Amino acid sequence: MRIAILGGDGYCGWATALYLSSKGHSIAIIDNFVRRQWDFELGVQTLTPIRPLPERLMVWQQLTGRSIETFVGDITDYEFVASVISTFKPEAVVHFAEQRSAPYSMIDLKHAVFTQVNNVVGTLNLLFAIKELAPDCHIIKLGTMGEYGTPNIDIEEGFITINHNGRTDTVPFPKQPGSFYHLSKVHDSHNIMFTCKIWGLRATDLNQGVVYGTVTDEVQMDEALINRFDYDDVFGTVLNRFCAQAAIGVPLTVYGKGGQTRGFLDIRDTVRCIEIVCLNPAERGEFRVFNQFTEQFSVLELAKLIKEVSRDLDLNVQIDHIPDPRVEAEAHYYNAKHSKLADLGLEPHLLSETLVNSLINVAIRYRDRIDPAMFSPQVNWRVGRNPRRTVSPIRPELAAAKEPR
Ligand code: NAD
Ligand code: USQ
Repeated sequence: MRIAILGGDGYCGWATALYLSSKGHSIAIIDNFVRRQWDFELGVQTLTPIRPLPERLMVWQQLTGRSIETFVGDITDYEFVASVISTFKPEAVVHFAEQRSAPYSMIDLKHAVFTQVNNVVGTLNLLFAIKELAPDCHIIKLGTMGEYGTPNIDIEEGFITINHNGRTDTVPFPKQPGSFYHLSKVHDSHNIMFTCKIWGLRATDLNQGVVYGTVTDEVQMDEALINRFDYDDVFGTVLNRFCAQAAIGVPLTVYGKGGQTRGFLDIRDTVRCIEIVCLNPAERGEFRVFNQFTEQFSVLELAKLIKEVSRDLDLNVQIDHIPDPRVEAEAHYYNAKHSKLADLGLEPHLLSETLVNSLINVAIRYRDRIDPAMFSPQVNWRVGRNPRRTVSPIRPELAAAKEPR
């Protein structure tokens, strides 16, 4: 298939581009490298030393003989998106190209507006370009489990059937997102569903849980193909942060009680889910929603698991409960359905089997690059960003890097 990967220089997109290329598909990466700029803005860097995209692609080509096309540009620019669609003529577009950090979206007004404009306008441009130029193309959009929030009932896959005053209907599952970022995904979902209905587009919205791990068969082939591993307080996700903390003997930062429960999946399952969805497209006019995660854990369960496995690695792991900088339920019911991708053939990798090799050992290997200043949360949902984080402790020369538009 001809598959365009929007956001292919990012964490999920890079692993997906290589995986689908290795399977023989024709791949194009579309990216404007804004994710790398956010690192400069915040004065942080990925634990793993990622290489520039041209170097990554050259090494991939040398190792496999497969080339990946690139289109460098901003998807909030409609002319750019239209030129990509008309030049590459994709059969499927996988849309990862959004600002994906909840804390980043909560820094202040400017970052909230940037997040929602970047995400909602980018997706609208894609929808209009597909309608005009490639109406049969399957849109595969990365949503998030956080769109649903943490309701006190079971979470269905996208839709719920309700009996109300003697009548019955199947409607989108209620959304209770917990940040301006998560809200942007809800806005996207509504826009995509609407355009499937009015224009007959075909789309799959993947409500993905928190992704972990850096290791896939393809990125393992060469150090130059290594993927991101974010552990800072803004872009670092909870498992990455805990593993980096364990690697240098800093107490694990459980926010509040630690009963916050989320769906999780291995990056190898992300890439396989995308392949499954590409090979099993939605019908014209169909808007599907799949919940894309494999296991659910509370934050405290994760911390205890890391403490347990770290004993065998001679790491001294302590667990701290620090005040939760977010406004979220710290203990709650959570039971989210996730059977549709399994029904299509997904065979999950389990955290218990990958925690050491795919996470803790990677953190240990690069532990000289860990900056402990990245562990204390600087963004608070109630007040925004703590002004202390103004200068990069790692690369001070970049502290003056430009703010996002
Ligand atoms: P990432 O930040 O690593 O990658 C996103 C990529 O998109 C970056 O390379 C960035 O430069 C690019 N991009 C962003 N805005 C762009 C624009 N306007 N034009 C062109 N390129 C642009 O993020 P990720 O972790 O790979 O996440 C990918 C997608 O999956 C996001 O939509 C995210 O919301 C979703 N998701 C991620 C996770 C996770 O745990 N990482 C979980 C659930 C959902
Ligand atoms: N948390 C801690 N300690 C930490 C960091 C986080 O207890 O040091 C807690 C948070 O308060 C939260 C939970 O861990 O309750 C998850 O936080 P996270 O930063 O790992 O993930 P989140 O903000 O939810 O966002 C990530 C991705 C986002 C994606 C989302 C999937 O950054 O792009 O959409 O996971 S989901 O959570 O299902 O919405």
